[in-house]
Amino acid sequence: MPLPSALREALLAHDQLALIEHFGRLNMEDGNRLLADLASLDLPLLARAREDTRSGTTPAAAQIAPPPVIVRGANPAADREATSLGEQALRNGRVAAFVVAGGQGTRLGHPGPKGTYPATPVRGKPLFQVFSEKILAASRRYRSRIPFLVMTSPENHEETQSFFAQHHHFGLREEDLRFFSQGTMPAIDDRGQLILASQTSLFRSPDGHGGSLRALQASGVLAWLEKEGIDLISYFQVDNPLVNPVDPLFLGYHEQSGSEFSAKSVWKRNAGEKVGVFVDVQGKTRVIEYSDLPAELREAKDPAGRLKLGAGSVAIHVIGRPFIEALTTGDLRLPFHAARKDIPAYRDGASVAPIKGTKFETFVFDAMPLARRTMVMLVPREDEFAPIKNREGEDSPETSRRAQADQFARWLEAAGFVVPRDDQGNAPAGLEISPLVADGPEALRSLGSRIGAVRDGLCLE
Ligand code: UD2
Repeated sequence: MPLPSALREALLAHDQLALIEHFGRLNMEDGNRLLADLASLDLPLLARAREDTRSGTTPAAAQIAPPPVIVRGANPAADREATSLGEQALRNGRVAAFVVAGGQGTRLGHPGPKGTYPATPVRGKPLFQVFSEKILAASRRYRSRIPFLVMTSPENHEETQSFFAQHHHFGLREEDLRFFSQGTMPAIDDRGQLILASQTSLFRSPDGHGGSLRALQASGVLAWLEKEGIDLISYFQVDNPLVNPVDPLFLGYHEQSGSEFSAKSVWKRNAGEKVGVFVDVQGKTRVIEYSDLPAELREAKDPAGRLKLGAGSVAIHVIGRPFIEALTTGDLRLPFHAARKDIPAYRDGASVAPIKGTKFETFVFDAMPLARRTMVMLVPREDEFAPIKNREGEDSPETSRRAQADQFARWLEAAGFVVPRDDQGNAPAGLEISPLVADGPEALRSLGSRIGAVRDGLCLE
């Protein structure tokens, strides 16, 4: 079937000859289907993505220095003041929690959205339940409404929504939940040609967590937040059950410092840990992803033997709603990064073996240098970061469950309970405290006799 001339011109202008040829081989019906699929193809955006990834965004080594950070616990009086500011914001209903959950559990061998992965040490509660219960507990504590925004991807949107519905939204009110899908980007092969997923559609993949800002705006959620008087968005990733989805201390320092984009950091456990690092480049704080950090900077130590650039990014942020509005409706934009991947492809009427191709993504932390003010807060890893990423070894379900149980053990001890520990000082691996029962030692103290003796398998619901 003949291609409409405007589309043909556009494809020619972007050197997409393979697609033009493919189109020529289609009958009317398939041609119309492909046309419908191409309606959302943004060729200038693709060209910009390719240009971004050609020019690169990593600053020169000589410009890179450690950034200023606030260290949690270094100044208890300042921490108290910030906490009370953050609590005020929560009480006034100015905060929404936001999880980016576009990813699948593929790396873990888990079918379905990653948020459905069983994460806790005793009950095996799914990640989505952990976050929902923490948010519900906070909304009870502050007697306020805390909406939970869940960004999905086209691949897992339906399944995510029905998972929440099946579980009665884990106790949250349905009207306080907002599900919306992120956008996608087409991919190209090594000759720069668009890749087909089928006879009548292009291959597309999620546009990265940077797409979350656009998706907030495009879905109407940003406008809804404004109407509800919510201006603080507490952002986190789906893989970390230790996260505090709405941390008053962090919210408070964000407010106090006049920040538009704030970030939590943990000190890297070694130079090779696969997290981005916070750096200062000409007075602006930003993140350089681990894969983009030159080896000499990654390994560099200060005279005391500490990593020079050790403030690792754990992808927990507070982002001001007006900043997102300005970013998504104005000229500012996030740069694309390229990821070379094996892509299931379709050629000449049949699926073929995966081919090497390039996917394009934006990263949310690239919004940092675009903000007028930012803030980075360094926190202890054991309290805030135990992600589930790999099947085994570091950052696995086992290490995460261990970190959760250890945190519960520390809370119990701080509340005056005796926790049995083995010769190496390890607490039992089977300890669990529901977020609806306690969010720290203070709440545990009042439970007293209900807890009794702490033993392996203890689960406080
Ligand atoms: C990310 C960070 C890394 C560090 C680490 C902490 C990047 C590039 N790297 O590494 O610096 O902070 O996290 O755990 O961010 N997601 C979507 N849509 C997408 C892509 C990702 O929702 O299109 C979500 C995904 O569901 C997950 C999160 O973003 O919650 C992180 O994605 P990842 O697992 O690809 O990032 P990772 O672990 O390589």
